[in-house]
Amino acid sequence: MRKTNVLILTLIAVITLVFSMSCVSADGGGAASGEVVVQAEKFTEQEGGKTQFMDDRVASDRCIAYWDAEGHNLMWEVNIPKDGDYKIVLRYCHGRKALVYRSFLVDGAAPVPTLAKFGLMPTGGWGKTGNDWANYTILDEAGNPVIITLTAGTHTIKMENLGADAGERASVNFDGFGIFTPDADPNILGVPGVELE
Ligand SMILES: [Ca+2]
Repeated sequence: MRKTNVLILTLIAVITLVFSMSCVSADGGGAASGEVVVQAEKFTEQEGGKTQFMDDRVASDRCIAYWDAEGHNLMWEVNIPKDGDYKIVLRYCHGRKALVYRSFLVDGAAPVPTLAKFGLMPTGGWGKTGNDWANYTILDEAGNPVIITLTAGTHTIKMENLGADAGERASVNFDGFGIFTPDADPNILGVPGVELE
């Protein structure tokens, strides 16, 4: 019996280890897979406005809304599991009629110029249907994914609201973002909705 018990416990330990290694981590934690998912609603600080947490949208847990005003900035802490190159994927939606602008700063600075200011296209709605959402990989001016190099450990992400075109409010509803290895599937963040180029 003892040998059987040891065998069973060993099997359980191995299964647990394999399962934990195959999971994508949430909330900024690192995982062996190297993919980091951060829930928008788990921001650590905000300035220049106040978001609301929405439970009635098609989102991973909740999303944030009322991220409308230029100068309303949000911060998150993320834990990068290992040194490497990463792309950034945003799960967002908005129903404005023009580009709205954001930055994506790492430890207080834009690691590449595109991340100092980039436009987010309309997705057609505010997230009440799955089709409103886009899993948007931030692209450079040539249309290639922006790739940044990060060291393992904790980093601060700050996204600034930088306004919108055509006199629109710069609103975005935001479910979460991924810091993913270059070949990772952006749809790790959720079921794909709007296709953006
Ligand atoms: Ca979320």
